[in-house]
Amino acid sequence: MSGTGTQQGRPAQPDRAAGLAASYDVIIVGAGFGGMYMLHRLRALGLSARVLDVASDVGGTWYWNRYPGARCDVESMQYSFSFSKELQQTWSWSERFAGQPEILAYANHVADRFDLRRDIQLETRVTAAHFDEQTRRWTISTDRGEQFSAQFCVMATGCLSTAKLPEITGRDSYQGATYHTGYWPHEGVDFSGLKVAVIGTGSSAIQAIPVIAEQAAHLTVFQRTPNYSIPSRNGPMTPDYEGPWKSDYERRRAKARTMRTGILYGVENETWGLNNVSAMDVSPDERQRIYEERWAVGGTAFMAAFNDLITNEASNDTAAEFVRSKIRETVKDPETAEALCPHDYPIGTKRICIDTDYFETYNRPNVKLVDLRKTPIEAITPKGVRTTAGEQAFDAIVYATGFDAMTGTLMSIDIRGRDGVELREKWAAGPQTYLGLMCAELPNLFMITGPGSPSVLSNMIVSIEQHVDWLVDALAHMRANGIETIEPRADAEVSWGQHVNEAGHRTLYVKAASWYMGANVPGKPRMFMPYIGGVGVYRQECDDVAAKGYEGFVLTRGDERAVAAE
Ligand code: NA7
Repeated sequence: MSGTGTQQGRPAQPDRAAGLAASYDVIIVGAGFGGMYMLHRLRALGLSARVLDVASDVGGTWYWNRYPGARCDVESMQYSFSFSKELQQTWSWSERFAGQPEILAYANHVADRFDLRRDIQLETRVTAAHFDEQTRRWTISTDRGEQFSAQFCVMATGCLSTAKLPEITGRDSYQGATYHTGYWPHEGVDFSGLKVAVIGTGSSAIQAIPVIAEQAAHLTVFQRTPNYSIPSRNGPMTPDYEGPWKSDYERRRAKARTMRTGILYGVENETWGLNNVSAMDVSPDERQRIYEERWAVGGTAFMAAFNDLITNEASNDTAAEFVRSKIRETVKDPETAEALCPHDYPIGTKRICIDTDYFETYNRPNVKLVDLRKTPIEAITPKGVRTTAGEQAFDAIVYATGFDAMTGTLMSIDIRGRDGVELREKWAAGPQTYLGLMCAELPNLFMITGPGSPSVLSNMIVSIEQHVDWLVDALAHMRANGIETIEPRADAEVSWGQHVNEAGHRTLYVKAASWYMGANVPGKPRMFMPYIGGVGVYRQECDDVAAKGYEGFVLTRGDERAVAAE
C-alpha cells in the first residue's frame, strides 16, 4: 500500500505492450456510485487507487441509461449517499423520484466535491485481470494497450451494465434508426413526426413509452410478457417533505440499513411501511382497503402491503388480481387491457415496475399494443417488424430488451486467478461467491454488490455503502496485521451459495423467468442470483464474519503463513 512503507508497495510488473505498468495499491473498475465511493474511502486509508471506466464521464448506470423518462424507482431522499452529512444536507432534489439527468448531475457533483476526477481514467475498457502467483499482484489490461499492476482489484462494474439486444432474425438488416435504452445517444433523440416501435415492456420500456408516445406520430409497443406496474405518484420535492428528512437523516438512514430492501416507507408515522400480517388473515374488504391505500401512495411500498406477498402464492394472487383490476379500470379497450394483464408469474417476482401514466398511455389514439403471444415476431426486416400478422414499417426501433444482468459484465472481462483459474469457467454453471464479495481462487479481487449479495433487490446505494465500508475495514485489518492476501475458502463459498439458493427457494421469485434467474439470456444457467435474506440480515452476516476474524476467508501474510482459516 503505497506511502505506508510496508511490504505492499511492490515494484511494477513490466508491461509487454507499453513499457512499465503503472502500479497502484488498488485498481477499481467502474466510475459509478460504487467505484467513486470506493476511491473516496481508499484515499482516507492512505492507499493509492485508480478508477478505470469505459464511459466518457462518471455515473455508471446513470451515464448510460438516458432514455426518455429514465428515473430511479427509489425515492431521491433515500437513493443518495449517506456517508457525508454535508453532502446530504446541501444537495437538493427537485422531485420525489429523481430523473436520470438529475441523478447524473449528482454523480458529477460527488466527483467534483470530493475531488475524485484526478484518479479516474475514462474511455478505458478493462479487458483482462490476471493474478500473478509469484508477486501476488493483479495485472489489469485495457483496450488502450495499457497494463496496471495492483495488489487489489475492485470490480465496481454494476449489475445492469451489459445491455442485451434480442436474438431476432434479420435484426441487422433494418435500415431505420435503432436504439437500446441502455446505450441512449447523449444528444437525445427527437421522435417528432416518426412512426416508432418499442420492443420490450420491462422497467425501461414502461418509463420510456409514455414519454415517447407524447412525441412520436405513432408508437407501436411489442410486448412478449406483460408487467405489473404501480404508479409512482412522483411530484416536485416540497419543503414539507424534504425538511423532516434532512432534520432526521441520521436516524432514518440507520433504520433503512436494517430493512429488507434498505428502503424506508411509512416514515411519517414510523410504521416503516410494514404490515406484519398475512394477506390471508384479513377480510377481503380490509385487503382491498389496504391495497387501495398503497396504490394511492404509489411506489414499491405496494409490495410490503402484507408480510407474505413474496412467499405465499395465495396472498400474492390477491395483490396480482388487484393490479389487474386497476389495469382493466384504466385501459379503455378491453382487448388491450387484457393483453396488458400479467397472469403467468407472481407479482414482484420480476422486478416490480413503477410508472407515470404507463397504462393510461394505451388510451392514446397514436399508441398500439402488439401482443407477441398471439402474433410472435418472425423477423426484423429492412423496413420494420414482421409478426405472424404481417409486416409493419417504422422510422425507428427502440430495443428496451434489458441486460445480461449481474454476471454479464464480469464475464466479459478475462479474469484469471490462482493457477490460471478463469472466472468464466468457474461461473459456467452460474455465479459462485462468498457473501457476494469475493470468489475462491481469486485472491484480493472484490466485487461491489456482486451476485450472492442483496444488490438488485435493494436500494443500490445502501448496498454499495455497506460493501465498500466492509471492504475498507478488511483492508485496514490486513494492513494493520501485515496480511497480504485475502481469499474465501472453497467450502465457505459452497455453503454461502447453498444459503443464497435456499433463501431464494423459500420465496416465489424462483417461479418467474426473470433476469434475476438469468432467464432472459439464452443459454445462461438458471439460478436465483441475488441474496434475498435482506439488507439488514446480510449486513449482520458480513459483520459477524469480520468479527470472527474473517471467518471463511484465508488471510495470508507476506511470509505465506495463513493467519486465519476459520
Ligand atoms: P428487462 O426488465 O429485462 O425487460 C426487457 C424486456 O424486453 C422484457 O419485457 C422482455 O420480455 C423484452 N424482450 C427481451 N427480448 C425480447 C424479444 N426477443 N422479443 C420481444 N421482447 C423481448 O429490462 P429493462 O431494461 O426494462 O429493466 C432492467 C432493470 O433496469 C429494471 O428491472 C430496473 O432494475 C432497472 P420478456 O419478459 O423476456 O418476455
